[in-house]
This record gives sequence, C-alpha cells and structure tokens, in this order.
Amino acid sequence: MSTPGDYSAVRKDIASLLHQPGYDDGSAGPVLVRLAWHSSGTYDYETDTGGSNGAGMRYEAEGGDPANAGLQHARVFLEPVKAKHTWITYADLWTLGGIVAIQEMGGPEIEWKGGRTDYVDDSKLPPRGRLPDGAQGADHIRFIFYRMGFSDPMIVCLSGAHTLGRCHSDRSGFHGAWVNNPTRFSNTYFRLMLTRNWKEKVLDNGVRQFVYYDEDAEEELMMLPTDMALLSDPSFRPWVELYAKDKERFFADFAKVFSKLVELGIERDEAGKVTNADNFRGGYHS
Ligand code: DDH
Repeated sequence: MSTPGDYSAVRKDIASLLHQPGYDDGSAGPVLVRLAWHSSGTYDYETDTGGSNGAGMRYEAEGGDPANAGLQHARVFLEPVKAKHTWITYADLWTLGGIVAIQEMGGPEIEWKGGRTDYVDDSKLPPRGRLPDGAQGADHIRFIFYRMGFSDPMIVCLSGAHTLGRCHSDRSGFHGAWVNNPTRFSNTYFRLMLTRNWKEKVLDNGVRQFVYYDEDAEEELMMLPTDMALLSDPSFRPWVELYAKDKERFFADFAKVFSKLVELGIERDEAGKVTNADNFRGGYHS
C-alpha cells in the first residue's frame, strides 16, 4: 500500500512488471499500450460517451467486444499493481500503464494526470464498433478518429504506435509484428512502410494483410490494410514521410497526441482536478 495519490510509486511497480520472459517478445509493454488506447479510443465527442472514465472494459459489454480480444492479458499484468495500490482507479491504472510502458520502451515522456473514476453508468457505455477495423481503408479511419476529435496528422502520428507489439491470429486474426524489434519505441514503422516492398497476402484464415520478408531477421513483417491506407492517401502520406525522416518530431508529436487520447472525456479545472468524476454517469461520490 502506498499513500493515495503517490503515482510515482505506481509507476515504479508498472515499470518493474514489464519484463515478462514467457510472453510474446518478452515484454508486457505493447499490450499495455493497446489497453490504454482501447480504454480511451471509444470516446465520442457528440454524445460525450465512451473514453477511459469508468473502466468499462471490466464488464462484458465492452470487455467482450471482439476488438478488445487479448486485452485481458494486459489487465491481468496490472492486477498486482492494483492489489498493492488499492486507492488507484482502474481507469487511471490502465491509462498510466500505457504511458509508463511507452517511456520504458524508449519512447517519449508523456504528460499524464490522475483522477478518473471507475463508476459506470450503463447508459453512457459506448456501443461496440467504436474502435477501428484493420481490414478497412482511409474513410473508415477518418470516421473513427474524427469522432474522437483527431486530425489527419494526429491519426498518422498515433498509428506510429504500431512500431510496438504484434498481431495475434487468435485475437484479431492478423498475424505478425510490424518491425523487427517490437519492444523498442521508434519511428521504424514509418520507415519500413515507405521503403519496403509490401505484398498482399491472404492468410490461411482468410484474413488479408500486407507482408515483407526481412532477410536479415529471417522474419516476415506485416502491415494492416489500414496501415497501408496511410501510404496511399494524399493527406496522410506527407505525415508518414515526415515522421519517417524526423524521429524527434515524431516523438514530440506522439507525446502530445497520446496525452490527448487518454484525456478524452475527462474534464478538469485549472488546478487539474477532474470535475466530471463526481457527477460523471449519475451523481456518484467515491
Ligand atoms: Fe493498433 N492494432 N490499431 N493501434 N495496436 C493492433 C495491435 C496494436 C489497429 C488495429 C490493430 C492504433 C491504431 C490502430 C497498438 C496501438 C495502437 C492489432 C493486433 C490490430 C488488428 C491485435 C492482436 O491481434 O493482438 C487499427 C485498425 C488502427 C487504426 O485504424 C489506426 C493506435 C492509435 C494505437 C496507439 O497506441 C496510439 C499496439 C501497441 C498494438 C500491439 C498489441 C500487442 O499485443 O502487441
């Protein structure tokens, strides 16, 4: 147990659980980043529903969304941290987990503030279908991300998170990692996207993705159809080119936009205190 509000103690414990020799590429980091993103990425500005407040993934309606398949691993990784620091909300823990993981994997420091609530009002739960479908194209990507309030450059920047982790046939149906070293945060995703000869491949399960065989690593790397859409779309592509050649710029922009992502639906006063935790979803006081 730590003092309530001692987020640095929580950060330390998250950092020390990232090394997981028996899991994927030896790190819990990438799946923690995806948990932070999927917690937040259901937000809809128009109806003020979804987002990380409420930690709705604890319940079947959101947790059982096929788009969230596999994220139970991330939640299980974080359970000992919750057990030790019982005062932290799941909504805060799941977003902070991604932030700490990115930094520990060599990425930028990202501003993060606590105060999210775990209270859930069913009427404010996001419907399924709010998260992107990798089989689709640029129109779909815009539909999903404009709903959260992101612009084209921000969409490309956020997509750079695919330098981390991998696709799992038993989760999304897609297969493989985007880069050779998927536990190191970098701009490699953009560089490979631009410079390699990606070929369409239909997997045994009928899922279509793009692949490139890396001779040095003796590994087949992959891109989703949505990743390739960033390359073919005239408004997205210049940002792929910029981030491929300017790693510093990518890191700086990513820090800003990821911080915006985990704040979706959270209202704060000037001191940073969350103002919609008490009345969020029906007048709950913790
Ligand atoms: Fe993603 N992502 N993502 N993604 N994502 C997958 C894995 C990871 C899409 C589809 C998939 C973002 C945007 C998109 C991460 C972070 C982020 C997988 C594979 C699919 C499919 C899941 C599996 O089989 O385990 C699509 C489509 C989009 C889009 O349209 C833009 C964003 C914005 C982020 C972010 O973090 C900001 C990470 C990390 C992973 C690796 C997870 C893992 O377990 O490893």
